Amino acid sequence: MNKSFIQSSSLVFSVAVFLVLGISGVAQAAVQTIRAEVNGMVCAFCAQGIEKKMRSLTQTREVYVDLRHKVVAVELKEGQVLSTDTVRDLIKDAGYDVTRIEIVPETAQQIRAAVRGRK
Ligand SMILES: [Cu+2]
Repeated sequence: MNKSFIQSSSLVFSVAVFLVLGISGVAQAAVQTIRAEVNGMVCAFCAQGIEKKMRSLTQTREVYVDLRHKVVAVELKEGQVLSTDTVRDLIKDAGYDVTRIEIVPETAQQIRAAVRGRK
């Protein structure tokens, strides 16, 4: 191997690393989901009611509600903004108690998979 080959291959490697990091960075930034833990959902109608309410928001792309694990996940459309306070108030107004709420860089599907894996 001559010197210029080593230099050019390390350059190719650097560019590849840059592209991979860059692409995954963009993909992560694009996904925003408001994940809430909610007390007071006791039956399928409670869960359905919250799901319907969250789906009716224009910012919403996908919703996942898990009755057993008390999780509500509201995935936002790309570029849309929705505050945790707004979601908290909507859930509270419907008669439920939000014990924790945060914005996470996961899709509703990923949260669903994680919650179901928990048992
Ligand atoms: Cu109910």
